[in-house]
Amino acid sequence: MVVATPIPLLRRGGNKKTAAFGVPTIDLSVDKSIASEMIVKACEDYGFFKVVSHGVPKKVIARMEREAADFFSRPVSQKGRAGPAAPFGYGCKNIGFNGDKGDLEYILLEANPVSLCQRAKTISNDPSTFSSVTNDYVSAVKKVACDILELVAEGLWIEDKSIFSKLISNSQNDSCFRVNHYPPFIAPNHHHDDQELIDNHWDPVSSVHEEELEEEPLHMMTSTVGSKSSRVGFGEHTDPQILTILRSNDVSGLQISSHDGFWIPVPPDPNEFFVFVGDSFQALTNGRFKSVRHRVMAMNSWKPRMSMMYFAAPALDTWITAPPQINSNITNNIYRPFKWGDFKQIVYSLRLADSRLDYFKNH
Ligand code: GA4
Repeated sequence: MVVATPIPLLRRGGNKKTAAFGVPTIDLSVDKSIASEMIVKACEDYGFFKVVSHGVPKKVIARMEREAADFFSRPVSQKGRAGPAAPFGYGCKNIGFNGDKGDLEYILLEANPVSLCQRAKTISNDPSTFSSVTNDYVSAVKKVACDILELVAEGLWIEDKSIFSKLISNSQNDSCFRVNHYPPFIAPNHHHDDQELIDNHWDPVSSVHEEELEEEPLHMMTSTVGSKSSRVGFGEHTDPQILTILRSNDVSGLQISSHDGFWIPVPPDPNEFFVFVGDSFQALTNGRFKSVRHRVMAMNSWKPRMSMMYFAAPALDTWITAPPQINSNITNNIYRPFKWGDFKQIVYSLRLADSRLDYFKNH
């Protein structure tokens, strides 16, 4: 079934955020011509959608979740051996190299099996299990990404259905995989009910609070709506790659920005995947698709939020520019062609919230 998308609502100034947003949802098992049309529309309207009937076995997801939860439950001293993230490895609070901070810890991994195998040695006491579980998960979500990219080609009436998918199935692809772990957060004046305590039981023994020695900067306390406050888990940004495939546990916090600048909370759905259009896809479609700005706010929860993202990227020497099937007249190119590797360098020289594609605009 394809669910239509009502207008997102997030009332400004009201004392309640309204989450009445039907996330565009695409069933990957329906007729290709229907799914492809829906995907193209969602990529244009939001740069964001949810996929169901994706074919990834529950077991593959559950095993990955267990390995990751196991890692984050370790003492700080052990986790620290896999860090600091540069950019790969274990990171805590620091994001990138230019001073961005968030209320989370994470692991960032190269998605290719060879690097993963090496990296696993710093992460797990049983590296071969960790890398095989991670490889299984990554291969499964990569297949989802390729299926989506083929449907996009179909929806755009491009004859070569693999025009986008081949960029990420290339053996030299630069895709990566990240697991984010957000500590539980209870706003100072939040009155929880007993059911919430039962639903969101959290074991403080394995908490990341152990290591929260430093004072949190004031700028991390934001967004006071009525009497509720929340903290920035991962600050607003767009993803630089082509496509991102996200799966989270049942703890909320993800918000996407609509094109007209409203923050829309996305209810978590542990059984399905959320898909984000990245900057490179925006460039590949000459701006027809827009990369979606998103962030994670720590919401009232006794349970940590855990999300895993597969960032589908091409090889470093791949040129990113709209193919003639999308833009037949290169003088209409919004962006100068760039190599993914060069773009990545710019990405890492800027801040999280920056709009990097602006640097590649033709005037
Ligand atoms: C955002 C998307 C991915 O998580 C990521 C991030 C990367 C990092 O954490 O190392 C960046 C961020 C992300 C964009 C701007 C730069 C680079 C941190 C940062 C401040 C792995 C990616 O590719 O870009």
